[in-house]
Amino acid sequence: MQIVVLAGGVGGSRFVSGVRAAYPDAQLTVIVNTADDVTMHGLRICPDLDTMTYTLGRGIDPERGWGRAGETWRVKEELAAYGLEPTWFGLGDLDLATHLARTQLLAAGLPLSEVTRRITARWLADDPRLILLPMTDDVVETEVAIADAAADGGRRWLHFQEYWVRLRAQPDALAIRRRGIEATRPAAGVAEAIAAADLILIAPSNPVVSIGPILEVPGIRTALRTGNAPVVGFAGILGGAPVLGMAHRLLPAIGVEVDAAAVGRHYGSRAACGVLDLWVMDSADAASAAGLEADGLHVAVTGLIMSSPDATAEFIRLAVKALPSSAL
Ligand code: FO1
Repeated sequence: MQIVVLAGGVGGSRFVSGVRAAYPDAQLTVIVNTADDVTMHGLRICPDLDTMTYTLGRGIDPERGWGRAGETWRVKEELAAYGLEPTWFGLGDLDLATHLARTQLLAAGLPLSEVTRRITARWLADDPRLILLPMTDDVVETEVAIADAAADGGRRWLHFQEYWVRLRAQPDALAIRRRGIEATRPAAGVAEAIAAADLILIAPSNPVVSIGPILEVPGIRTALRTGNAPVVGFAGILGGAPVLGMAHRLLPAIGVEVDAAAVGRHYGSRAACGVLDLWVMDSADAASAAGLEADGLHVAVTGLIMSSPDATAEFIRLAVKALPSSAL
């Protein structure tokens, strides 16, 4: 069986660990968001790719959910001693080696998908049927507008990482834009993986800054809509709050309520120009299932807490069994 997962960082990585536990023998291709990417200190940083790599390669710091276990911060302290910004972004000594390797390989002219293949070769060597692909080989950067009376038009655009990490998503996000997305193409291997898939899963990652950008890469949405594989989406909002992270700070900026059913409607049913064949919500949101079904979106309701890869595997298997006319 060939499975494709669309995913972001921390929640997406936990979800993929569950997919692997549910289908240990499947060919598993993860299409990872790269719209969070940023250049700092001259280094290209791909947070979601790295979080996915370290999590699946068992090198992640489990408390933070990003960066390396057993990390030290000596280079960061030295950079701060030189007065070099940004001091608010935690680049650990071990993690820096990944960014140095990536930046060097990109500078040599390799596309990000090939750079990612080389970086992940080390981490995922014991699972040769697991492939991580960036959504695109082109550069996309997400920016968030916040109110600023001193700025032109009363709003200032910040890089997503500055909004998320330095400001901890505290000021209201007035708008989101993704610089460069219209000119991107799916990375090498992305369209092929979608076309060959037996099953496509949308992780319970942030709908605005993780799944949103993947679906906006020209060609990906159409490939999902016109492909043969069923598409199953999982809600990351449980009982009106994100299970992980701060999606509730960004959904209002795209006019979507912080509610699992609203996110399901936002992705939409494949029969009505959306991407989903099945939307999976937590039991806390069971009351909205009938309304969605009446609107033509198939829904499954189950516990969606990712407490361990096995617990995640269980709800994934349950959801896949609920696919209309599922042979999987
Ligand atoms: N998240 C933080 O909250 N603080 C950090 O200092 C930080 C540094 C960092 C460095 C490398 C990396 O790959 C990820 C890092 N993250 C950090 C996580 C990350 O920036 C965000 O949580 C995601 O981009 C949102 O998906």
